[in-house]
Amino acid sequence: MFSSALLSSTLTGDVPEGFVVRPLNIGDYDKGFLSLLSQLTRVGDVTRENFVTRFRTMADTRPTSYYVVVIEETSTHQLVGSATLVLEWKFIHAAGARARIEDVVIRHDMRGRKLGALLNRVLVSLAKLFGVYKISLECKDSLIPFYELNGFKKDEGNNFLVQRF
Ligand code: 16G
Repeated sequence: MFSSALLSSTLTGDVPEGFVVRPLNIGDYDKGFLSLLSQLTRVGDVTRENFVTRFRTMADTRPTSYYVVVIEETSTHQLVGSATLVLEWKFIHAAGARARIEDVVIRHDMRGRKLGALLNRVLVSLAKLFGVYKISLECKDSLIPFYELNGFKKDEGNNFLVQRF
């Protein structure tokens, strides 16, 4: 989806043995990507063709605006974690960009190994590398302590509002 050279060992920091951190690729349809996402929310019917089309839409943005980073377990070749950094281009802040962290999920049986903190670190480092002026995310109440431990805080006076369809 994007150049793996961006995910240098300097940027990722220590990755636990037996796991690899890398960009999502098209072959990940067969490595449990959608079933992993279904542990976050409803995925619905996404055929291989739907997946490839959506993958290309994201990968072809210019400047590249979607960075889906996954963790693969090397022994099983299955994905055990995924998180997405999205860049949003602005006129404000000197025609700057903000970043959003989206769709963070760690496979149930892999939780408690600090893989979520690893993905968070990688995405924040990438966002800093791109020079964004802020990075934000939405999460369930129960995950606020996790994100606070990982550098986020509530943006007092700024609320998240939604319309669902
Ligand atoms: C969480 C996710 C968000 C995801 C949403 C899906 C993080 C930090 N936040 O809010 O990215 O899109 O759940 O839930 O991963 P929904 O299907 O109810 O929108």
